Amino acid sequence: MAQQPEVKYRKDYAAPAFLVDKIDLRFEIEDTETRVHSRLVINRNDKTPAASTLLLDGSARLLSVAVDGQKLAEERYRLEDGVLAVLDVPESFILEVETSLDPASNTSLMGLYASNGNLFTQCEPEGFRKITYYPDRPDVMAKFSTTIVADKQKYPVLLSNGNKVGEGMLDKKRHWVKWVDPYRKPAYLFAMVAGRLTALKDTFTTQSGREVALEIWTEPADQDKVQHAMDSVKRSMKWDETRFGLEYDLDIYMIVAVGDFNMGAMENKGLNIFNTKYVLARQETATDDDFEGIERVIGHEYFHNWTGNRVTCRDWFQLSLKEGLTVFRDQEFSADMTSRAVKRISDVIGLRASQFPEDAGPTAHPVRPDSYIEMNNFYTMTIYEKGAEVVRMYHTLLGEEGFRKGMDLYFRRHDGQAVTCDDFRAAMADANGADFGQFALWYSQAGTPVLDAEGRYDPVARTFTLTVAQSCPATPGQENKQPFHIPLAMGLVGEDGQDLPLKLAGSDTAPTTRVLELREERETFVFEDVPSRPVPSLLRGFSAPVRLNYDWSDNDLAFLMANDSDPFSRWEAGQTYAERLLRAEIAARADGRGVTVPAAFVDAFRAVLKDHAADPAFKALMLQLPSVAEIIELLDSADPALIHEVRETVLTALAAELRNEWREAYELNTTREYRPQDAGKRALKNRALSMLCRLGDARALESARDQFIKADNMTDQMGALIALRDTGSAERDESLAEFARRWEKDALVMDKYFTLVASSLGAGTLDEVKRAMSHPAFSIKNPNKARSLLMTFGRNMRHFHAADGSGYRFIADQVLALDALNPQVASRLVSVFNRRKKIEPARAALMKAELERLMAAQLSKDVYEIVSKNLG
Ligand code: B3K
Ligand code: ZN
Repeated sequence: MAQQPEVKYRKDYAAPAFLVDKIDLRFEIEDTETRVHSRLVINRNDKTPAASTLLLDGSARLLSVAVDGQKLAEERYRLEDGVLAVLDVPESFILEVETSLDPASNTSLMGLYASNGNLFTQCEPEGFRKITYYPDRPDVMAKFSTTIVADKQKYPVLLSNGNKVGEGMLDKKRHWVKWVDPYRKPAYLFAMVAGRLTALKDTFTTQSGREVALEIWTEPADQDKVQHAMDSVKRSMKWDETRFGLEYDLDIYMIVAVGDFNMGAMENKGLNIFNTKYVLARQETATDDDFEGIERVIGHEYFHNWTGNRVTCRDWFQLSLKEGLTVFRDQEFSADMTSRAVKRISDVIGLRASQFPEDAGPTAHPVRPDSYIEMNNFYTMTIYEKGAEVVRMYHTLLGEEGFRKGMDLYFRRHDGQAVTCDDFRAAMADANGADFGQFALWYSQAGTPVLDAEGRYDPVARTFTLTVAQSCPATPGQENKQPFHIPLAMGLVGEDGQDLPLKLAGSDTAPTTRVLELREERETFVFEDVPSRPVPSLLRGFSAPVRLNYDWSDNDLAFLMANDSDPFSRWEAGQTYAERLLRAEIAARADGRGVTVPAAFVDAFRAVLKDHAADPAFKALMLQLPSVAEIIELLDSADPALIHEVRETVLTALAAELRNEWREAYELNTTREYRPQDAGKRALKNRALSMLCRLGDARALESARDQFIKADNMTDQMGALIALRDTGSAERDESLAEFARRWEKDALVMDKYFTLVASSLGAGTLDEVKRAMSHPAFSIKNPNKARSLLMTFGRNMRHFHAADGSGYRFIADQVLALDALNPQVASRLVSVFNRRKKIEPARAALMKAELERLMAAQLSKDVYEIVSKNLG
């Protein structure tokens, strides 16, 4: 890296000197280039000091600039480092800019780019400047119109934001379409699409009786896979009306699916652009998880129409204002559509597996960051998932009604504005007369707080005393933290397994779950009239994004697993029990002792398996052990191979000891025909199949092979392949090869194939991954492929952390290759090195050497920021 890239600071925010009232865009699509003409109505912002130089962001090839119809001579403007300075401009004027783009060669997939012959845009956060010169910041909100001109044969469909107001033929071959978006918006929400696409069309009638046209556009061959997406749109629209009173505001809502896309989807006003992964599904090609993912992401993007588009962010440091809130909304939507308990547990698994490590590593940042080099690096688990937990805490503290009052006030105050996280917090506080002063620390302090709780039962006084101390580890740039305002939901479970009424000294209510509000470093709560020693159930529903320590006995944990009325806490008790066993076994193995799995532990899992009344999806989660990545977080100087080996041994012991129960679960949960609502049964059945296959017996392998051959749905096909994946059997190789042959033409299913290859635990995995890179269906330019094969390998704790450093070397090579094409994807990939300091010294040194090799190369800002923080 020749030059240190510039760091942007939140404290430097200044309001824009000029505002754009209106922008009219005209795209002329030709074979060799796309010309963009933009016409801006600009006024000086009278709330800022007078300025006569207009600064615009841009990196496209500039053809001309004109002010009030006069083409500017070269001395009237300067173009330097992505900023166009137009000198001596009046207070109000018309600016015209012409640029030329080459979408076919744009591999970054930001701005205007080509995918399979069609054209798409991605502008958030700073892609609009790759299209034209503009104040590319979210607090400049303008009215947009877009005219697109193109060859009618090649690009029969031309789409943009808002409503279509006109179309026609320009000459014999070229046609035009004009779109007008009546709502002001920042440039990051601009979108346009041109191509040969077909739509599934439907309508939705809003609560106030307006009919909205719904269109889902895909390549023609994919139209048989969009019904689920359409149903999800309608469910999302209905849910937002019912739960938040929010109605859609345009006459048409469009979704377009594209195979080359950097992330999941994008909420452009009225014209959402989606990764095909989150649109296309039918039973034969998509798993139950895919179906759920589609509903969730469609919900998420749709919900952004209010939380993101109608009320947007003042600057990118406020990103969690829209993302944390919208993730909270999509989580609630999914919880209402499926199972609340299962949804909550799955979300916490994701948070702990990915956000906790981020919050403890070199790129840790607050929910509202203070600085960044490349904004694209800040679309993180912290902004999204921890941000959603922060929103959830308002909800926990205020209750559903109070939260809704806060939301209503937020929209009443800020509709049509670009605002900050403080504005949201103020709305929540003001609508409820609540004090969220200390709560602000959740936005400014990084790191996962730790709660150390202690309980004492006094049989004479019949009291239970709970003492909770909170702390938060240091994170980059933040040595000392102040105590957070933490909602701690808890209960006390009596001897009979029932919740006890919680009578706090000085309070006259006695609910069975209480939300204790922690504000100090150390606090004590005394519960009265407790008849016998209770088992405390703490952090019910995961009421705050913290780590909690409490000295439960193994018996207490087994008891909570069986009895806790809060399903999250039942699951959590099992995780704590397993984590404790794994840690003890890892320590024992490190001392040269063997691994033993106590009978009581096996019995606790047996009880789960035998509980035929429980929801199978919940059981499948209960029967899952913490991942290697999660265990690494709990240790210092972790040896991934050792952790992996111990975890495998415990799993195999659970498989062997409970062989009959797993077999029974497999059979009881096998259904005769496929019904979408049996997803939970399929999850449990396939977990059972995996457990049986790990024992390597012929009957199990045969069941898996048989399931693979006969499956009429992708969940079962994948279930069989996952069960076979690490068996080293002939059935494994045969089935995997057949799978790749059968689906070679289906890009999304081939992503699953690449994932299977890269997540394999068998000895030859790295070679298999390298071979897969030359499979005709693989292309490193396609983000879904890079993620399925390379990112999955980077998360393969066995092979990425191979003791000889081969995994590190391979990933570093791929980071370099990707960085030249698509920095955003490269920077995600290089982040797999971020937990280096948790790893034992020999491997850590190999990781460091690869990072230093990268650092010496020519890097994008994206990758530079991650690598330099890692090494810093
Ligand atoms: N807002 C977009 C994310 C844009 C990411 C840019 N690197 C999708 C979403 O969160 O809904
Ligand atoms: Zn979002």
